[in-house]
Amino acid sequence: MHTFLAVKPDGVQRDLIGEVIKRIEDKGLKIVGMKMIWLDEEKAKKHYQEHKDKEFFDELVGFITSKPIVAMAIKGEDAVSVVRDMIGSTNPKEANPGTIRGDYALDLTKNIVHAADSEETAERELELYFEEEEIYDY
Ligand code: FUP
Repeated sequence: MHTFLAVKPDGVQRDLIGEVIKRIEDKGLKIVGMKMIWLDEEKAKKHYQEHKDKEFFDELVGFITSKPIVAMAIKGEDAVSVVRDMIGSTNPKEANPGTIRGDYALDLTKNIVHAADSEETAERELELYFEEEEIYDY
């Protein structure tokens, strides 16, 4: 199974790319696609389309386009739920210690990472960020 994870602008700015990669690899998951990209508004809006009517949408899109992000395709057994457990609750104040958000963040918007929350979302997000040939089978 594949999932999608992104190190958000705050994680990149704080030099936490390596920390996130290390945790994923240590867990036994495999990174099978990865790139740094600077999202434009159109793609950011597509990514967060389910939040388009929320009051925090503009802030969210502004933040995710503010600096580059690192997008990853991750492979492993139950990768979607395993990675979601590893990143912790959306609100870092409530995220358990030992999770990425629990260990590195306090702010609801600047919460270091994004990860797909279902198989359907993972598929959609992998398609949004990667060409088929950019995800390797090895
Ligand atoms: P998650 O899947 O954990 O990233 O969380 P959501 O899809 O529910 O939210 C997407 C992003 O919106 C979160 F990473 C943080 C941000 N957000 C806010 O900025 N304010 C809110 O009230 C809720 C979420």
